[in-house]
Amino acid sequence: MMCRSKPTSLLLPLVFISAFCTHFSTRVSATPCPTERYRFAPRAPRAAEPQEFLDPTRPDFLLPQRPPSCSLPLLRHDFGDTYGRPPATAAYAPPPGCPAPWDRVVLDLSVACAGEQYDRIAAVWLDGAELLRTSTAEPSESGVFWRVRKDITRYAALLRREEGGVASMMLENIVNDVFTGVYHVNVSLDFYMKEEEPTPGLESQYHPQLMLRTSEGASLIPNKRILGESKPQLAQKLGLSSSEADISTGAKAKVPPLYREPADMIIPISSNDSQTGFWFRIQNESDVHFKRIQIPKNAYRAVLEIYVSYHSNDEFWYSNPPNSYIQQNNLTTERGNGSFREVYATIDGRFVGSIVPFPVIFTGGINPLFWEPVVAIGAFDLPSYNLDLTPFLGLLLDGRPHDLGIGVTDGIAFWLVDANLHLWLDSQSSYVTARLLRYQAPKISISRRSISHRLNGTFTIGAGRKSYFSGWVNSSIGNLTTDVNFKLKFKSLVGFTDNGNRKEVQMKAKLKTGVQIKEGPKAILAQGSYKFKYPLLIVSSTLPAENNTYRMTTNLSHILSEQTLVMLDRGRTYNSITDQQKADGWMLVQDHSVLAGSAATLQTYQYRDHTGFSYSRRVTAEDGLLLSDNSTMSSELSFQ
Ligand SMILES: *[C@@H]1O[C@H](CO)[C@@H](O)[C@H](O)[C@H]1NC(C)=O
Ligand SMILES: *[C@@H]1O[C@H](CO)[C@@H](O)[C@H](O)[C@H]1NC(C)=O
Ligand SMILES: *[C@@H]1O[C@H](CO)[C@@H](O)[C@H](O)[C@H]1NC(C)=O
Ligand SMILES: *[C@@H]1O[C@H](CO)[C@@H](O)[C@H](O)[C@H]1NC(C)=O
Ligand SMILES: *[C@@H]1O[C@H](CO)[C@@H](O)[C@H](O)[C@H]1NC(C)=O
Ligand SMILES: *[C@@H]1O[C@H](CO)[C@@H](O)[C@H](O)[C@H]1NC(C)=O
Ligand SMILES: *[C@@H]1O[C@H](CO)[C@@H](O)[C@H](O)[C@H]1NC(C)=O
Ligand SMILES: *[C@@H]1O[C@H](CO)[C@@H](O)[C@H](O)[C@H]1NC(C)=O
Ligand SMILES: *[C@@H]1O[C@H](CO)[C@@H](O)[C@H](O)[C@H]1NC(C)=O
Ligand SMILES: *[C@@H]1O[C@H](CO)[C@@H](O)[C@H](O)[C@H]1NC(C)=O
Ligand SMILES: CC(=O)N[C@H]1CO[C@H](CO)[C@@H](O)[C@@H]1O
Repeated sequence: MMCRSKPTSLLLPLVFISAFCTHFSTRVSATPCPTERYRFAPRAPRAAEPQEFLDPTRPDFLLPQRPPSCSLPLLRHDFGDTYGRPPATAAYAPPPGCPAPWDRVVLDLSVACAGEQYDRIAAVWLDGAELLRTSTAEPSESGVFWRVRKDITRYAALLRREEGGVASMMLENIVNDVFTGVYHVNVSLDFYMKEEEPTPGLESQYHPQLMLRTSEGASLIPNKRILGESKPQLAQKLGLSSSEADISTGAKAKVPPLYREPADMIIPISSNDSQTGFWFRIQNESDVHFKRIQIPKNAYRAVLEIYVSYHSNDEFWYSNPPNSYIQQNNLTTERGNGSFREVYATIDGRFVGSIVPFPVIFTGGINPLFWEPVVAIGAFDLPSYNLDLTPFLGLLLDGRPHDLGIGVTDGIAFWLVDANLHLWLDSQSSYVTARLLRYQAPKISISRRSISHRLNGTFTIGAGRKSYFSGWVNSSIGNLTTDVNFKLKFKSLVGFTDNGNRKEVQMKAKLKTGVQIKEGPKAILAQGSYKFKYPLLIVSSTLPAENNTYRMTTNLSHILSEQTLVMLDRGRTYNSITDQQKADGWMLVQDHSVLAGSAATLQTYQYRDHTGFSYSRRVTAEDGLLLSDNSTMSSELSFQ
């Protein structure tokens, strides 16, 4: 058994300086490194026709179904040999025919590629603020194509600026004799004006909370449409009298209507070196990146939205063994540092929040046959994570510059991370006053256990964190106190048996954020609870085969579960999403190329909300073909 680290000239891109596990047939076994990425060899079984890939992570109905009021082509680029080159750019100006304010704005990305290629990471920015983090499918000779539509209404502050801006997209790719796939990309923006008469019928069109998807919503964004004036009948169903329903329209609201709108200003917390993309490249745990910012004196609410992806030795961080295992066995892989990572933010060096990222698996990961043509959860639209920083406005509002920092606990090379600071400004006053009242951020508790004998080993990690922040902001809206409670629970097991030939990865992360907005010390005006759970299970066995190849059999199951509960006086909105994928199959691998194999993937998607509306979708794929795609909706009114 051998794992070699061998950055080859072929795979120069940073995205690819990965540990190579070559197998030496003279040794007993062919254990590949912890977890690997692969590509299809030319002789791999692939579809004969151009094939559409999909990421059925969110139901289409969450996006507007009507035609856009204006559609603006933003950027068109062929990403060929782009490694080490600056991002593609294009000028942006708001569409003349569709002036702000917009009801919704949707980013529409389409990509086509044919040939041989690894998966690649990509992002789209507007003036250094990230709008989308995405990755690519691995092409075939006959070609692959896909489309990503993402609601970007929350970036309206950037999109509506009269002076426009610069859009950019980075996708580092390598094209040579072996890797021939060029990614052809179109990005356009669809603008939807507010409709005088909301389209009757499908309730499902009115789930803006999902539009501000819960992983984008660890902040209090009450569901205006469900409770709003356009749906008085729903307000009644919810047991709200019409005057109570008014709380949601803002007319008599104690909670400011502004809380429901996209931010007034967005400050990118990103690299100022546009030549290498706007993301920070984090190489290790001490490589914390900063952006010096100064915020307007009348900001009354702040939410930091973090984008993150992990690459090279940390692409499969959740499956990395501890360094001791690697050293004791003289392995040359650099995929170590254990299986826990946390991305955290600081203000002037002080911890202000953290997340454990959802493990997005790129299309070449684990077994690429699993992700054809249904990609892994979030691979085309990686989730972003929100930290409510409103309690910290007391620190930021002194008119001086402050350093916002981002780092990765236990991280190894490399992570691509940046953030957007969403700020809401008081339109009635040129300044507000604020103060941090309570700050409780004890260190994360981590326990690690290792038992190993040669290549057999069991490594467990348990981690927990609780933090509590509270601060008031006095603005023309009132003197409101925001409490943010955060809890993290993390468990992981990475196990090797059969002399390292069988590997098991079990991970479970639970993140819970509670936000309360109070007037005075007691009167709660609104509260929200946002829960995320992501369990992951991977079991794989490896057997050496002829001609320096190995055969790997893998079972995988992963889930992204999100629950949001928002209470506004007596109004209550709730929704939950459970997105699950199960896959199993085998592949024959030589070096990093998949020569043959067979795999099946089942995806189930479930959505429920407080109105009794539910939606489920079930997609099955086998050996690269979509076998079925069924969805059902029901809108029975039931209150548990
Ligand atoms: C991009 O847009 C052009 C012009 O409409 C079209 O010809 C091309 O096929 C599009 N490419 C993709 C990948 O959608
Ligand atoms: C980017 O920021 C760093 C640190 O804040 C600074 O040293 C550097 O000069 C800046 N580079 C550009 C191109 O503005
Ligand atoms: C961490 O990464 C930074 C940036 O690449 C580098 O300067 C530093 O030496 C690294 N530190 C360690 C401990 O590897
Ligand atoms: C690792 O290498 C050291 C020094 O070469 C050697 O003493 C040791 O036996 C090796 N361990 C294993 C498990 O091969
Ligand atoms: C709170 O803010 C309001 C509106 O800006 C202002 O009129 C009032 O004086 C402030 N209260 C205090 C105690 O500063
Ligand atoms: C490793 O575990 C396997 C069973 O999974 C056992 O057969 C083998 O002897 C163990 N190897 C060592 C070196 O302990
Ligand atoms: C705002 O409320 C907090 C607690 O309720 C209080 O301590 C603070 O003095 C108030 N601020 C202003 C400006 O009134
Ligand atoms: C995968 O699951 C199947 C059936 O659930 C089981 O027979 C097989 O042993 C599993 N494979 C691995 C590598 O655990
Ligand atoms: C192994 O390689 C030899 C020589 O290239 C070839 O004849 C043989 O068919 C190969 N075996 C398999 C199973 O591919
Ligand atoms: C599910 O979808 C497949 C095709 O995608 C169709 O043939 C089948 O009838 C559907 N099954 C149900 C229960 O709707
Ligand atoms: C938990 C762990 O193994 N942490 C290590 C990660 O890597 C750095 C070096 O980059 C070590 O200093 C840590 O001890």
